[in-house]
Amino acid sequence: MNFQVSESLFEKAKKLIPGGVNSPVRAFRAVGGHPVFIKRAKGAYLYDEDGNEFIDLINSWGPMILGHAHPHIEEAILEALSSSPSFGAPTRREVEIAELICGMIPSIEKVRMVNSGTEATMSAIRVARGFTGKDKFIKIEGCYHGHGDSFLIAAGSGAMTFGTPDSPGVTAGTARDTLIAPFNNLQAIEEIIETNKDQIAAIILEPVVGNMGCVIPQPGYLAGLRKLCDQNNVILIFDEVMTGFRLSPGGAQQLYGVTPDMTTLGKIIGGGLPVGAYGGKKEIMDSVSPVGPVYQAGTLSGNPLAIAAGLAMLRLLNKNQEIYGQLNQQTTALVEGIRAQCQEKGLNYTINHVGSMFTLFFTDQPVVDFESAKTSDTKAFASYFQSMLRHGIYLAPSQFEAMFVSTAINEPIIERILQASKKALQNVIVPL
Ligand code: HOZ
Repeated sequence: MNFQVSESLFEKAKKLIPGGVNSPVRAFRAVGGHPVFIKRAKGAYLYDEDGNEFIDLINSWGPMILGHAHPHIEEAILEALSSSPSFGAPTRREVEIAELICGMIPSIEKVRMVNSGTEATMSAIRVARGFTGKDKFIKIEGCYHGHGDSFLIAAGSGAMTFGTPDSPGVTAGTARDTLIAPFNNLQAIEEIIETNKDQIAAIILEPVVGNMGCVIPQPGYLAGLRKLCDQNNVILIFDEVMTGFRLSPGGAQQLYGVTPDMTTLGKIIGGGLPVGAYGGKKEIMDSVSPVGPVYQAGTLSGNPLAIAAGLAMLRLLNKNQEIYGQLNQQTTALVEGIRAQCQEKGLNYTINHVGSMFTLFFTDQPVVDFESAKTSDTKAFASYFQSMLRHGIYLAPSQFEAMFVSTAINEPIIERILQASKKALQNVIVPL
């Protein structure tokens, strides 16, 4: 495979853009080499500037759940475009998408559209604080909620990849109000609540974590959080930016049967365009301006193009709910194939898998939280990643990210991925 054009673009990009990229994980620093510059994509495939073809297992970190350049979504964007891409005024589609979101995720009684997952989580925390009159909140170690100041403490995703889970630039005052607990550990939450009596506005977490790799809630964990929040007057916020409309039509909350007070959404609800949303109980959401005093606004919020794309995506998902079973089956076939290969090679590995999200960790331990995720051999992952790339499979370029499967990944494509994986695992050595 030739990567000449990508390499020269990256050299130029580094002079103009910090690290040559507009989001750190894309720089491939965790896996070495140069990032691949993508030109176009269709269905299951990405095509780079050098003309290489890759099977895509990131799918824009989630939203391309129906594969790339889906004709219905394209059509919706083009139709909206011909009526002007922005008004800064209310539109019919915003009412329609709000109705659809509230219908598919019943814990959301009212919803506010924003422009990214980061905006959604920043706003949700502000609302939780405004509504409860309390300042502190609990964040789970290794969960990533975008790059808002108060979330860049023990953060996952790129912050974990680059070893900077606590970012410089976040003031000590901000950091003081963010209390950290490990994932899957109810006792830690109880202790924090006890030592900060009546000071905690909210607990925010990814109900299935996608940002320290895929990490799954243990039985009773989410229900236990719900109970603790009820007992202590704390708002439970599920960050479903990755899991919303991906793990089931109603997200992780539907899958696990636990109802949060607030939910943050992103990615899928823009059908690939930049959108986020936060919502929840009516009484909480009515504290948002102009009904209530908590201020949050945005000219591009509810942008016609983004909402048209999101609406088309959500309508497709709502109408074709059988795709969730199919996605689970496809991903299971892929995961079980990789598992068999790891076993055959006698590797130390753990695969975490829910629905159409999964991560292969190169570790001998179960991965249940930040500490156990960090036991992974990142060099082994880098070697696997590079080999997969050269065999035409595009994985997330870090051990601490999830893979996202789309409906376009059919049986023959799974077979191709497994053939590549078998070769890639030949060179992976994870010492016992
Ligand atoms: N932080 C994102 C996923 N965990 C990656 C964003 C990107 O590079 O697009």
